[in-house]
Amino acid sequence: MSRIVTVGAAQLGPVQRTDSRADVVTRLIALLNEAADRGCDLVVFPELALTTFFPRWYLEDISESDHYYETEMPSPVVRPLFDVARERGVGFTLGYAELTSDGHRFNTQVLVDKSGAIIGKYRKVHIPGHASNEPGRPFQHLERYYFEPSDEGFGVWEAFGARVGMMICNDRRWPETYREMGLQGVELIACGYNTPIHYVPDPSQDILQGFHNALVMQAGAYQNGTWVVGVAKGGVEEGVDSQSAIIAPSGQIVAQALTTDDELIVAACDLDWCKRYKETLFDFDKYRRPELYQRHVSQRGVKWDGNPKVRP
Ligand code: CDT
Repeated sequence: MSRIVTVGAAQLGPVQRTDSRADVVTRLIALLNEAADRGCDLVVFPELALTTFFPRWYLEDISESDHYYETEMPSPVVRPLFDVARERGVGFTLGYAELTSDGHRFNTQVLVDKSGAIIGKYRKVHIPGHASNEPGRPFQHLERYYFEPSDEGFGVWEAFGARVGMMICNDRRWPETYREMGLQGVELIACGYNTPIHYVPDPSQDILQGFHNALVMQAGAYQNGTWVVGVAKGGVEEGVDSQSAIIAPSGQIVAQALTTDDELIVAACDLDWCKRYKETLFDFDKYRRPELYQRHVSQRGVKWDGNPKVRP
């Protein structure tokens, strides 16, 4: 028997600094309606979907950036998206900048069910880039100035008949992210991202950006027997982003965006496909050796203790 969740990856084209929240919400609703027409149960939107990727710009007084953050979800301007979800019976995940009532700033993604209710919230764990103004750089990536890393870890929710996990952008490059969710039996991971093309260490190798994007998500899906839905904010927002893809537990890409603009791609994801990997090759219970993985949890940087002793 198959357990099918039909998922839409709702890629956004660029959101410029001059675009209003209402403009963006109109675009999100158009994608959500298209997803409902195409039979989707769940739609995944990108990281920081409601605004431009503002960590590109330094603002000396951080409170000047407050207008990029949401202090409530849904706010009145975002509420129509939740209403359409309820009316059309389709859930979604949405990435946004969160400013809490006690002044904490997180890069956040919520999971919303088919009744338009928030049933899960994830705050980004791996915050890349730098924390201080470095105007000498051709492009700044000030995520560590604008967001604090979450200490809450990686949750997995029972929703849409699946075990659903969430991660945000840079999280997808870390095998620990997938494994933390894999160990909770995750079957579908929703991931939004904004990846400036100029992030690649050697700019002459920009071509590798798309390769790395697919590489990490395909490996994470395969090694944990899970679907991964990776959704970009693409197009030229001072850079060109990776494209979106839906990846099967085999590691194969089953749907891929063709543009870098607003575009919906859809796949019927059979959750029972996860079982083939989780119960054979990657039967964690049977084959994992956690007693030999202590460095993973006790050590951050690289440490070498010298050559291991040669056994007789
Ligand atoms: N948004 C985000 O996490 N972007 C990063 C680029 C980091 S470049 C310093 C990514 O891993 O795609």
